[in-house]
Amino acid sequence: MVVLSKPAMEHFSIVNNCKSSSFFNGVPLIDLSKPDSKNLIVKACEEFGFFKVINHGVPTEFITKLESEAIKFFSFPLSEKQKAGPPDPFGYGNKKIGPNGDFGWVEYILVSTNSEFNYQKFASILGVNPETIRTAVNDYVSAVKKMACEILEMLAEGLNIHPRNVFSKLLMDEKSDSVFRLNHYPPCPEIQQLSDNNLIGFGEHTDPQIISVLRSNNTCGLQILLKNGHWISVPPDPNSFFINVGDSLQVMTNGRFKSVRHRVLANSVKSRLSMIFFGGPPLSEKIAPLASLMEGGESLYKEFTWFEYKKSAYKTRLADNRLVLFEKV
Ligand code: GA4
Repeated sequence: MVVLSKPAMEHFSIVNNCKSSSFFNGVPLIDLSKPDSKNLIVKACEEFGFFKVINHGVPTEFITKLESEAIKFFSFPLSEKQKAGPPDPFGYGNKKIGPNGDFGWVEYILVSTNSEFNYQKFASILGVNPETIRTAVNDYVSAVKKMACEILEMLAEGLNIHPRNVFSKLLMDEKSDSVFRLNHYPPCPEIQQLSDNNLIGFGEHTDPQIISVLRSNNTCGLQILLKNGHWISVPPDPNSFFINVGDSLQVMTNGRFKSVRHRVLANSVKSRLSMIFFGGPPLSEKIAPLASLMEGGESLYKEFTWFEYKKSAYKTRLADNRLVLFEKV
């Protein structure tokens, strides 16, 4: 690990950067318009816990509208943006991630996808009506959630589970505890002097929820950890979505699918903007392996509710394995 000399950089670790020559071209590609995709989705979830989708049906105008509001927001001075913070857990955050001492070269907005969420602070910074922001977020989130549910239904079919909405009904529930995040990774020119190195934008972690849907601009930075222990760089693609298996789906499949460990590296020249929808179940939902996936065997996990898992997750550091506490010994 190399630490940059500037005092402001002292919290940030440096790792190998994302040169296009080191892009991984084996990320599974799923065409949602093809009927045979369900088996490919299952395979991708087993092998990587990660895949890319095309022909997703999310209207481009929802993406561009939200992206332009986000760009406007992040271009305000820090003192203005901070009026929408701190993220406790929702709001504007800068460099500090979560409550337990994690830092990254990132600023972000975290919102609850619940219709009660108050957009007033963001709207007054942008000088617009809160309904403008609510509509931009809701249009995008509804379309992405619909796609996530289609994927979860294809997954259930591919696994031969009935009914096909076993997973998707958790996101469709009006009490679904889902979250939406906008991440902005500003360029960091100081890292240019370190030819082979780069800066951690968002440290390695797995997502606690069922499924995450990520869309980014054309800037590289996302890396996933393969089963063989190698970190690989995912080529950016602003026209596609990337899907992550979350910890809860790992448990519901009794470990057949693994939640994918991922991280984001900052860039010295280009800024990266990503939008992530984290699809979670209602707080009271019991998270346990589906009976049909236990194949006569035992559950690898103790029984817990999403509320209990979330409460415990907020006591962990970003890189921690949050599921170990819930594994049967
Ligand atoms: C990781 C996935 C999502 O970004 C997130 C993150 C959350 C936060 O930023 O507040 C957490 C992290 C995430 C897991 C452990 C805790 C909580 C930061 C952190 C250190 C919104 C989520 O749901 O869990």
